[in-house]
Amino acid sequence: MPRGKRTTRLLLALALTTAVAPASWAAEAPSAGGAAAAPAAAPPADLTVTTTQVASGLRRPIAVVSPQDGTGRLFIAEKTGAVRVYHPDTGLAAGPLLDLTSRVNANDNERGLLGIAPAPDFRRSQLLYAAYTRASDNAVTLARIDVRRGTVRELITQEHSEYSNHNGGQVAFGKDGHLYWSIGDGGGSGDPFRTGQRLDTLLGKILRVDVSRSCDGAGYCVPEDNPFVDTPGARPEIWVSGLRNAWKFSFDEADGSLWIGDVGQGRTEEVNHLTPAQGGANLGWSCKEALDVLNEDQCDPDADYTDPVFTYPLTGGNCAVIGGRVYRGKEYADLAGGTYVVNDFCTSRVWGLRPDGSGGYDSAVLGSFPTQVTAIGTDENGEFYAVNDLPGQFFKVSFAAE
Ligand SMILES: [Ca+2]
Repeated sequence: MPRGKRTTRLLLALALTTAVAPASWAAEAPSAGGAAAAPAAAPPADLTVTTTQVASGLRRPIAVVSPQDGTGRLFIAEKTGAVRVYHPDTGLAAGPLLDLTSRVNANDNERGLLGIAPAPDFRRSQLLYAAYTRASDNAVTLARIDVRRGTVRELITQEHSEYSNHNGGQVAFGKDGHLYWSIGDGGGSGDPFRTGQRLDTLLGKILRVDVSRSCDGAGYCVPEDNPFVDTPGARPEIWVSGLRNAWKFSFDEADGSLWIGDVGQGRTEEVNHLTPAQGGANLGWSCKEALDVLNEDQCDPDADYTDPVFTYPLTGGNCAVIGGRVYRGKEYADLAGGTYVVNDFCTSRVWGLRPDGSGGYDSAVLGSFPTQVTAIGTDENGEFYAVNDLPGQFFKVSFAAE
């Protein structure tokens, strides 16, 4: 298949962005105090990133996670519905760990299996949480899967049938033991349902739920300290609002802070960084796209918008931010420790960000990834891996200092 054709299709659907406004690349000052900087030997400006292919033949992979079960395995989720297993000693296993293909609609580019998160006690429980587009009605769905028994229980669904884009789909456990899930704004362009600023819908949000317990037969509970539990009309599962399409977010293992890559519309890609105390933050969409007002009608003069800590423009071929992770592994601790690594899907440019300890962030281009990287994941030791959409390769990520 012509590579250009694939690229165009993905540009249109996964990114849904068009480069229209020239602007200079810039790191932005934070609007809220970031986490304390961790000591690291190399400033981001001196750091470079490289990749080594370790497997291939994946079908549109979109997530890499470690079950943290002492086996050294990595789970790789494919958008088409399978969860594959990789081990550094034996490579990619032929058969999948799980096959959700029949439950998932993956026919549109942003629909399908979108995220997986092994339970913190996976070694014992063999429970895995997954976000996907439900085949029957295209609702975005959070489900608990018992890998041992092969059973699936749907916990939360959100209607998402009108547009196929902006499904979000990241699922991850925080240091607080709760499960977080991102859902896009409902799709289309310009937030047509005006969901980003509404608290009565799960669209355009990151949710936080306690899946270790069950309340009212729901299969999960809302943590009592969620920010909107006492707000009339608000969905109590909401943790942060004002998101367009948080394709990837992650937690820094060191301080529990939340890093979010929110895909921009026509002008700017953004990264947000929130401390665990910033539940309830409003990240602006669709009043704002990154630092700029997009739609005055969506702006509330009394609202307190939390600005991104890093932005880059949709120029020069950039199309969609792929939120990454903070490096906390051992192999490159003296080089990359404490560095948040993030890439653009189309240009494959990789940036490193690090809190500077005084409320700002140091940032620099670290190099380039292979084409179309959709996710960065870590193994049991915190070492970085990455997958790309097409052609479906799997890479170990390395760092060096210039
Ligand atoms: Ca924003």
